[in-house]
Amino acid sequence: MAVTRTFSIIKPDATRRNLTGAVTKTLEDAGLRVVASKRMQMTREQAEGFYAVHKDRPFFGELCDFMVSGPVVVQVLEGEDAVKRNRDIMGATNPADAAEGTIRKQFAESIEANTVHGSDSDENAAIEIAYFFDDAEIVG
Ligand code: IDP
Ligand code: MG
Repeated sequence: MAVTRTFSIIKPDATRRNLTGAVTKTLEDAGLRVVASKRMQMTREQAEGFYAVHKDRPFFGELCDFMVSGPVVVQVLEGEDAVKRNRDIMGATNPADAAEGTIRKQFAESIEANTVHGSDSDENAAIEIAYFFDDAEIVG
């Protein structure tokens, strides 16, 4: 299995509750390495662009409101089969459906305020990484 990269966001529900370290530790314990990380306040434009794939979903407006409701931590994660490894440790979108030990089971507040984002394919990982990071910010 190849070493690949994925894109992660620690969402505002988690930064608000001071869970940046706890979430990151869970990612690291799952075998992922944080090779880039920055805490930032997303603009509404950035949130709408990032979630453009969901723009016709009924929750789009509220999702964008939530993503700009406080700081986020955007990260590039590296590891063996990083996209799947991260999706596995994140757990199901709805924390009510998430497996024991996953980030969303441990920490998520609701289907919307669900603590983390993770890319769903290698192609989207590359697009999402480039949306928030310059190459020079990814330092291994
Ligand atoms: P994912 O984050 O598990 O990949 P997606 O279906 O891509 O889930 O949805 C993106 C984000 O939109 C979710 O992480 C969650 O914050 C929010 N979301 C998804 N479904 C709902 C919903 O039914 N109500 C409110 N928010 C939702
Ligand atoms: Mg998704």
